[in-house]
Amino acid sequence: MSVTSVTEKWVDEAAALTRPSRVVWCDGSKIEYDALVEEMLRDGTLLPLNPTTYPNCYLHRSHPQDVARTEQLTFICTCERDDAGLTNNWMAPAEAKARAGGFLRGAMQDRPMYVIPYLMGPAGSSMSRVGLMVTDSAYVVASMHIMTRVGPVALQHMRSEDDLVFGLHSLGDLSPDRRLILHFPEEKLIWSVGSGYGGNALLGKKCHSLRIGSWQARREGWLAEHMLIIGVEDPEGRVAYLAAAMPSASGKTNLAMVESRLPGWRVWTVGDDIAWMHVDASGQLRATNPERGFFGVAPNTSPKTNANAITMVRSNTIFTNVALTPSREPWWEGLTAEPPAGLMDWQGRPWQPGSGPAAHPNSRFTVLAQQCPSMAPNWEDPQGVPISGLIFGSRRSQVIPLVFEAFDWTHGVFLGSAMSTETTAAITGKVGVVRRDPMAMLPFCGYNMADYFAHWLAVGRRLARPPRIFRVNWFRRDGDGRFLWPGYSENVRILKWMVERIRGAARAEETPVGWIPAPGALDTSGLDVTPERLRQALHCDAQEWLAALDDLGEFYRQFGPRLPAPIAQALAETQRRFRA
Ligand code: SAT
Ligand code: MN
Repeated sequence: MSVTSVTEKWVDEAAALTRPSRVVWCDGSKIEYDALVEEMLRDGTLLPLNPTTYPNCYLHRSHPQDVARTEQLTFICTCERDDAGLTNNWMAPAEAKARAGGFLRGAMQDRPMYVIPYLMGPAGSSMSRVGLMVTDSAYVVASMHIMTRVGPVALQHMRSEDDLVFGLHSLGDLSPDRRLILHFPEEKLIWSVGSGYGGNALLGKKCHSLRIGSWQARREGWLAEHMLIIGVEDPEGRVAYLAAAMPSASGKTNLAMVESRLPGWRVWTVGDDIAWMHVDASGQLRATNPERGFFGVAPNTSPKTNANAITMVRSNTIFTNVALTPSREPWWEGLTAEPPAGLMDWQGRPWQPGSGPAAHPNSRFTVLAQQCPSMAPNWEDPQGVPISGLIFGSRRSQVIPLVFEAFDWTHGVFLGSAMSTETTAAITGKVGVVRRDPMAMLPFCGYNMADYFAHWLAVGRRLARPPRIFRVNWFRRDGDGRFLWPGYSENVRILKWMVERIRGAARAEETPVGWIPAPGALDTSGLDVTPERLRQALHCDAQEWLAALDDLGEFYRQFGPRLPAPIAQALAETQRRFRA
């Protein structure tokens, strides 16, 4: 079958199930985007923002019960349960289709079905992949325009007739009771019904680039990771590229756009959420960003925490679930020290101080990457950028030091697999609960997590110069609950130490969990942190760690014999070092 007949047949089947009023093929053009915006302004899906201060910016309010990813409704649907593994929700493919089919049948009545061919990754890159998504949400189409490369460019990048990921999305009735986000990696297929927000609905992002992507990456020998990508430039103009995995709403966007506090140092943005990494012919790990834009958390974004983001969202941006000022500007907690008077909250109700957050904690901006002032000039290089360091970061008030470096690749994979984090508003459920989140991929790994660890180890064996692996935790607190490290722009000091470690220059001290910066090795010039607090931030406590490692052993036990031996050995070795 030719490309067009494969896609047309699939689109026909989707239409037969959902019964849209008409089928609209998207071309990704500006005319199309503008027409979608017009239509959404007419029907109230979008509200116009101040055209003088925020030109071409709009506000969307999602359904109040549809404000974050719903992990409990997200499933990996493989024939064998073991292929999804115990860290994923699993449903048999036939059952999944029967259940979601019930919600999808006739779901698009009275609504058009948009067909979106999209490319994930830079044009001209052998790493890029194609998707074909249908949706009945104009907001999703407009968001896909920003987050992916929509139109003929997509189909031009198909490597074979059936080399694409299909995604069927419908708003359904937006009820969580009739919501399912289903992945069928064996069929390269996604079904999502009942949600119009974020990763549940913009199928190119988590569903394709991470869940299906990680499955394909394992088959094909590459890595699909929940990682930002940055270039760190030193005063001599040399750039070292790093990729960093951190859980949702834990500072990836801020780190990706960080403005350096250190003279001569500069950080370039390549991506803020997803890295596709492959080993090139010379054994070098290279990364591309599959996305074309940012879907970033608004609250706490300010000129102080992320000046580049503040600049980039001043035009051509779709805001979702932020508050609205009387002069029709977007507002969220942290944007200004004091909330302006006369705010409307994220649901459009008059807001009073003390009545909870005005912007939803998971409110977001959607904006083209090219609007970011720190975008690296080579961010769309089809070859990707050469990665010389990897970072695993999580949100932990206790135990985990500010920064340390793994002894080698295997040890680094162990440190990534051992990650746990405090939950955020990016997912529904309780915030601040510590949970396991290996490599920040718990919600996004499309297959058995034990096989994922094994895959990381296997990729390492193919690397001529394996990147150094670092573990960071910006969120450690003192006994009074105050952060020990200022974070944000000051994190460039940590990046500098990493780059110097990569180049063999920075000093470090050995601990049972890895190398920590030696006293004086972190550049603290002009920094308002006492040596004692820095020592606390870097401290590695044997009792705390031994308890944490017991807990990790519990977590590993669920994988049984599938857990790679080097990971189990790294755990035992760490326990032995602490006891020695
Ligand atoms: O809603 S998204 O899944 O895209 C955001 C996130 O959780 O990282
Ligand atoms: Mn993310």
